[in-house]
Amino acid sequence: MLNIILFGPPGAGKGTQSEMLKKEHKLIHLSTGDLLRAERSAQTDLGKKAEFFINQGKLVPDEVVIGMIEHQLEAHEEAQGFIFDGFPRTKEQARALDEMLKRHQTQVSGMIELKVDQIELVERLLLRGATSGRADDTEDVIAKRIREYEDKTKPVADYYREQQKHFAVDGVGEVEEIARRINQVVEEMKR
Ligand code: B4P
Repeated sequence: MLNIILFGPPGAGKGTQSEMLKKEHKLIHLSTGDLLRAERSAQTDLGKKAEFFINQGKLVPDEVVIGMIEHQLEAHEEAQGFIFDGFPRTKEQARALDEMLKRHQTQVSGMIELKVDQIELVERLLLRGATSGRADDTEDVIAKRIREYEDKTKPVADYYREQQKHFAVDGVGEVEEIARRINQVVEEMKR
């Protein structure tokens, strides 16, 4: 199985690139951001709880997102592999993912980190906020999300570096060009 983690700060293009990657390699795309927003739209208890954290630019508690991913893995027993988009975002989530995949007789193939500088991230998210209506794409919430990323999420890259599973890709440029860079890394991972 090919199990890829797409990693990077808010607005790095994880969602955008996941769309390209899933078609190319026939993978199941699991975005914790999308799953949480779907729960919120359906006004489930989980969704209401998540909304509180998302609107403040904070990470949703580990047990909530870990449970969601576990459920998705069980729902896709036939999958040839997964793209984990926006998960894991803490070391606790990374450890839980390793354990879950082990139970399914598989493992993480590699983490691809999209590198984008902070000025570009803020520009992208403000641009999206102007049309998406996403409550977390406003200037002060974006700043909080980036801080949360620096404090809690960035260290997750070390977890995969230690396992020699970390790959960095320049995330600035045309979407198609970045997709080509990612594909080169995926081919390397498959070897
Ligand atoms: P996410 O939905 O994961 O949000 P994101 O980080 O903003 O998205 P991404 O990097 O995918 O950016 P995108 O492609 O959309 O998370 C939202 C919130 O949910 C989090 O803040 C947190 O509260 C919660 N959450 C999610 N997962 C969690 C977890 N595991 N644990 C705890 N909490 C969790 O791109 C952004 C914009 O840039 C788009 O408008 C896009 O068109 C543009 N763009 C993309 N590529 C570009 C390029 N090459 N050039 C120019 N623009 C580009």
